[in-house]
Amino acid sequence: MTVRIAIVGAGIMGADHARIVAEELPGATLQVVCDASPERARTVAQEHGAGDVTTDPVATIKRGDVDAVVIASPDDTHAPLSLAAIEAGKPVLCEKPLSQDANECLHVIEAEVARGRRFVQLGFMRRFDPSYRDLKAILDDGSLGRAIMMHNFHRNVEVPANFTGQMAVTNSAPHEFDVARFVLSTDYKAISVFQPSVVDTTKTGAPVFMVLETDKGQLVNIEINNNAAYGYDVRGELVGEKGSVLLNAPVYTRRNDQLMAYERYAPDWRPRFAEAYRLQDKAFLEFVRSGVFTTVAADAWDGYCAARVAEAGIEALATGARVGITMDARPDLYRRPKLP
Ligand code: ISE
Repeated sequence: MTVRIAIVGAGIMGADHARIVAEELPGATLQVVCDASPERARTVAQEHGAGDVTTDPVATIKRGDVDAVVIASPDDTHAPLSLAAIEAGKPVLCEKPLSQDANECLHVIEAEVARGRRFVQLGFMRRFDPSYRDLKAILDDGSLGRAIMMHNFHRNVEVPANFTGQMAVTNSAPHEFDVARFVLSTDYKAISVFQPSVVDTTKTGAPVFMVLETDKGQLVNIEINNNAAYGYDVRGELVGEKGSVLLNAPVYTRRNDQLMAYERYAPDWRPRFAEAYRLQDKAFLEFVRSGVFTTVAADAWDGYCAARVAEAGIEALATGARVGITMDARPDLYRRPKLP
């Protein structure tokens, strides 16, 4: 039986999920595309062969001919629409962040706990990226000794058009908050945040540099530079006691001419993480079909943890102080292994 999927939000990521569902997920049907703009919904629906278009997200989630939902609408709609999906009893793949407000994440968690199962798979797709997975596997096999530090660099060509305020901390950095926590199997105890005073730091998109201390005593540094100009570039290095592992991006060619050698950068994150998105969406389909939550996937608890770290990061940036990070008690539902 095919799984009928609704895409809510037909912007850059909604369109990409629509393409993946239509072209790369045998067993899934792109049932309906919903967007506040009917033209945008129609364009994506026509391009990927969706059966219908709508503009009301909650009504779309409730439809009898929709089995599961992908939420790719603006950040402040993620938690309310996830709650609507939980209420409708439908699994949901929600783009990150779950919310920019950790308390709102707790509402989603309470709703899942009340129903005794997970519904929300959160779109921290880097957990599925082969380079991060390899890095984690190398760390977990013990040959590097204990992890000491993880360096992370996250650069966009230019600040995305929808960014305001400190979305470098609340929208971009949650990828690193989550993936470093996932790779190192730890939580954080404190964050410090810096900005280079050589640039105008009042402008959205000014670089941000963070240092996180983990519960295990490791250091994780994160550079977010959303105006890097030259290309989309995500780098990382895990430093262990006996060696280090660098992330490689999928680059298929290197060009040589005029006494130079060079590689092409993607203009945005989609080519760099294409395989991660595909594997993530495939895992979501499996979750919908089997009811078993994929072990590597992020859930609402992981979304809460990232939001808490982002909140502490905003405070650290505003005050210039090192800010301690504390978490609520993790409900039993979110202890691994991840059953529904
Ligand atoms: C953007 O907001 C995203 O969500 C992408 O996943 C990320 O890679 C990009 O750098 C962000 O700006």
